[in-house]
Amino acid sequence: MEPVLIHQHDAVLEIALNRPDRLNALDRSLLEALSKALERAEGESVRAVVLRGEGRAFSAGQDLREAAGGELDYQEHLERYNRVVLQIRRLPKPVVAAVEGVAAGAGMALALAADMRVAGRDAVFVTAFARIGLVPDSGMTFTLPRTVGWGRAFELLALSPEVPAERALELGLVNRLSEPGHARNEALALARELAEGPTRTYALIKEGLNASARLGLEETLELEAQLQKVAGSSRDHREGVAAFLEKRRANFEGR
Ligand code: LHQ
Repeated sequence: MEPVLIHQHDAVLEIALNRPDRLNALDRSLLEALSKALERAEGESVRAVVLRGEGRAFSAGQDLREAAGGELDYQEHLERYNRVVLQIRRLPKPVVAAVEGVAAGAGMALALAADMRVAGRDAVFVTAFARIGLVPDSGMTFTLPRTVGWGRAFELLALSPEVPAERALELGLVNRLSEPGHARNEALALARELAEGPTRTYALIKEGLNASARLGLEETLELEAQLQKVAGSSRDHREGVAAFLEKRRANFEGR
């Protein structure tokens, strides 16, 4: 069985973690396949990505059977996680995670690495790391406090409660809720909408947001001016302004 399934729907690439009998627990081969799938997402025909899990869970995090033998070198193994987290964050197009069921540990971290999250109303988020005596990894130390603030991040990491979807929405962990079982379709619809947007501008938005984590105000203002110069010379900018003046919907080509 392929550890990751890929479907392309026009300009939307759908990537599905595919170990449903293990709640899409992440092991070496799945992470390697996910990295390859994300490389494919770099292709020009793709303008948005949906990341989801097959079966009843998004992902239960690291495969604890793989970890249990004591032979897994965590530092070395984390290079696989780090690669996919960076691939998602650096991908110059939007990534939407569709979360059904559980997103735990590194599985939750993957969902947080995405640009937006749609969750089924019965989804549950659990940081899980401290439950087994581990610190957060796969970027969660970075993404979680930026998503929910320090105090809430500490609470979620230290006490590791099961956060139901409605609460996740209140906390800003997810952007939208869907009826149970419909997160995939909602995420695909959202990704289709994003795929019709000014893709190059979205890449620049991601670049600016990524940089904002390490820049002060002066440097941010400078970077914004640079990014705006690039966006301002794009075809999609010309098309957006023309569409406004002609009172019609813009037809963005992503260039
Ligand atoms: C699993 C797993 C799983 C293997 C369910 N592994 N089989 C750590 C180390 C190294 C480097 C990288 O980063 C990390 C970070 C992490 O991700 S740490 C966090 C790891 N994840 C967890 O601690 C969660 C463990 N799983 C659970 O607590 C439960 O399975 C949850 C709450 C997710 C779901 O519970 P249930 O709905 O009751 O399902 P279940 O427990 O019956 O699971 C179904 C099957 O999936 C079962 O297999 P079986 O053969 O008994 O039917 C589980 O063993 C398997 N499974 N999670 N992480």
